[in-house]
Amino acid sequence: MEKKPITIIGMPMDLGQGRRGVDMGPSAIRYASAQALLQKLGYEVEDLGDLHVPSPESKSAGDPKLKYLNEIRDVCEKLAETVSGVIARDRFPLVLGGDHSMAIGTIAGAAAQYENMGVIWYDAHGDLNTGETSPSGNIHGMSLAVSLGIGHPDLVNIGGFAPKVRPEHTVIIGARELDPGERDLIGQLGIKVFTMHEIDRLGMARVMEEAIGIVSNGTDGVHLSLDLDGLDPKDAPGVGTPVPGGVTYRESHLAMEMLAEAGIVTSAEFVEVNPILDRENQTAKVAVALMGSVFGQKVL
Ligand code: 5AB
Ligand code: MN
Ligand code: MN
Ligand code: MN
Repeated sequence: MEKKPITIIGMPMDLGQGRRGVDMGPSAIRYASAQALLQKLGYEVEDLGDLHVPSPESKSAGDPKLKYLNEIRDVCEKLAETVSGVIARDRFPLVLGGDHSMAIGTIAGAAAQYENMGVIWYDAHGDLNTGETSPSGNIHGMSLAVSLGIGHPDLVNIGGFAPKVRPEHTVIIGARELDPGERDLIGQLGIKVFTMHEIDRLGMARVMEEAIGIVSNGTDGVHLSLDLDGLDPKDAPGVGTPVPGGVTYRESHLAMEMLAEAGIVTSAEFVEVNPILDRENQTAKVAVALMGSVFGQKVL
């Protein structure tokens, strides 16, 4: 596999959800030696540091149905520009989060460079709410919908074009908690969702074979958006919205290894790591271990 140089971008985003601490995610992931591991695997790695994200205390949440909409729009615009610029320099953007609202920016930036991009959304949740269907008003639960062109125009039109990705090139893996509006949207759009039921029934190997087929069919790039809450809380306790009964550590490694073998991933983000809710940085360490597998680490 070609070893494209990697650019790390930190996104200390915590405007998209209700529990403080996820803004420290990028720092925790760096502390778990992400850069050293990637270098050991033979990659050239640069780290651009963190983008600026205003702290929620310094702002007003505004519309309770779309909390911190203006601030999230502005920082996602900036992230999109940064990610697009990294790809234009023929490098692989690896974005560290931060709450999942940041995916709006990461995906906008990657989609500016890859015309027909596939997306793998590894998550306990669908993140397919809109201001109308969201039970919380938290934008981290809306970022996949926005990327598909559904939601508030200020978010949908980030980067100056929409949609960023198409439902037929999108798969969700690990879902086990969906809101009613999200279920409706999945039905309407025909998005392929591998819930925990399919993972239990088919096994992760088969799920990944199918998922890889879908995201690489007719696409010129694939973005991996990995929400650590996709994993079981026993393996990744440091997340803001844990849901029991998740994907195991081993299954997640297999999934990442199969992505590496397929050689299709062109950008990635590891999100929702919250060190304040974590135990001894376990969740950041898991994120880094999975990163190793995505970038081709093998036992033998
Ligand atoms: B995460 C919930 N569906 O919209 C909502 O962690 C949770 O990025 C969203 O996947 C979880 O508030 C968002 C109840
Ligand atoms: Mn989630
Ligand atoms: Mn998520
Ligand atoms: Mn969460």
